[in-house]
Amino acid sequence: MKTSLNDIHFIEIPKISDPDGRGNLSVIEKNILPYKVERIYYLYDVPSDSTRGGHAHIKLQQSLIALSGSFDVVLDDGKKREIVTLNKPNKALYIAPGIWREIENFSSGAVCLAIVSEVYKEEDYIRDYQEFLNFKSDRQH
Ligand code: T46
Repeated sequence: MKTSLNDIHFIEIPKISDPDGRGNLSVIEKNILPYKVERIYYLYDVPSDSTRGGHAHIKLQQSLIALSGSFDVVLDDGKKREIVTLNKPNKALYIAPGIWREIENFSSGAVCLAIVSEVYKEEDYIRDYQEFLNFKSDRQH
């Protein structure tokens, strides 16, 4: 399937605010994400001048959530680039396969949760930007 930045969207995660002021609880039920979850991982203690990502996935779909703090996600479909700031624990950013992403500008204490559709496979990564552009120029992706 050919993907573009139009395939990226936010998913609102239900938030239950405690009526007695005990804070919020958010829950991700299994049907809230548009894929079956195979793996969860998270980035934390990332220095503010570091960049994570810098790759695209061939098959993997994922949702990123700023569980704490904030960070920017640079998204690129080979034609267009956009930057999305994540800073709400009840908002997930869905990223389709075939999208280059870089994650940067981490605030102090930021935690980036990734909920993904595949087990870890290095063969699913495109880590070279020129290779990514070649991949996208193939009509299939
Ligand atoms: C993504 C962003 C948001 C594993 O052994 N198992 C795993 O499940 C993962 C995710 C990584 N690793 C190893 C592979 C590398 O030796 O951990 C090391 C760091 O991985 P990477 O350089 O891919 O980390 P990021 O932060 O650049 O990217 C990760 C995910 O790989 C990627 O899917 O979208 O977080």
